[in-house]
Amino acid sequence: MKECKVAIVGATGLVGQEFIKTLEQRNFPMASLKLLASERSVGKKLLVGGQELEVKEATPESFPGVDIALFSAGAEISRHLSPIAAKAGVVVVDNSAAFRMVPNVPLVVPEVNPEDIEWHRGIIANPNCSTIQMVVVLHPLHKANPIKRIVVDTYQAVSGTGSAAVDELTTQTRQVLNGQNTIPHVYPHQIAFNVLPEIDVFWDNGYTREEWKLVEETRKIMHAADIALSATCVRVPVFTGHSEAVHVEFTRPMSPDEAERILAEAPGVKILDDPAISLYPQPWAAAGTDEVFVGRIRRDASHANGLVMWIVADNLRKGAALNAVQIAEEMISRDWVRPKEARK
Ligand code: 3JN
Repeated sequence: MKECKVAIVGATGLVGQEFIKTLEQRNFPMASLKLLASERSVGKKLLVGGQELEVKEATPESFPGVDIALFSAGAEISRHLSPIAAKAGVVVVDNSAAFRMVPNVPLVVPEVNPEDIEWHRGIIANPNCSTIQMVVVLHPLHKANPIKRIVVDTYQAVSGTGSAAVDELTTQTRQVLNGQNTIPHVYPHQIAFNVLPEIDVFWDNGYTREEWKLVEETRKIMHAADIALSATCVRVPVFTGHSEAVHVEFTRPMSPDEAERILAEAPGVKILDDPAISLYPQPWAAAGTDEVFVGRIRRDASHANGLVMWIVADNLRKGAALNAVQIAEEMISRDWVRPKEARK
């Protein structure tokens, strides 16, 4: 397939708009583009390649004739429309959690497990943003020296929640600086000048669903069911860019130098690590870029086989839209757009 007919479901959301930007910037081989969203957004016009394109309602009838559909409209819409689209012969790359842990749905980070795309049956899941940036860095290290345990604490930007949260941080920041009271709407507490150790819903085991996504998705993507993993996910008053403090225990000792040598060759990774000049990844600088940045690589003072590092990426790009577009590019270049049984 040379050029694809593409649809974006959830085109008006933050990730939807990033899909458009990413397709344009990467010169994605598109024969046509359909912008789809909920009824609320019908009639809105978005700029694509310098031209206005009208948003249409995403319905079960939207999909015949489409080759690849990029979904980011929430798990409920994905659960409803993705199987219908797949049945119409479309390959769905879904950015929600709806299908990530379904055994016959590949969960893919192209730098880590591109070969899993091959066995798709019409739906491919895009992982959670915090998972993607972590496995891009940890997988090459794991191949050299198998990882036994990971402890990760995240510092997640408000854009991960959506545009209402971006507006809430803006409004509250202004209110605090003007000495006014804030009223939280999106989050349970004020997010401006604060940090909240709560992302997604709490579960009975004391973890949140976001924390559990990191655990399960990492094991599935890395094909490493035995890795022990514990996460604390924290929302911070940052607009774009998720950061992570990651503590890793390997099978054997690994020096920071060896890790840097491996990561210098790793696809999608950029090392920023020079404490002498305060060089380390920062979300502010990562915003708008495609790489996963890693720095502060050091021995874990609490474990002979351990390393500690700091990983940062743009949550809307590599954490969402870019990863999905890379999956689509990989499908096209390997001629895996149609499901396996439909290929000769
Ligand atoms: O909060 C973040 O930084 C990432 C949010 C992800 C998210 C938010 C609501 C629903 C997801 C996700 O992608 O895992 C979902 C979901 O699809 O369940």
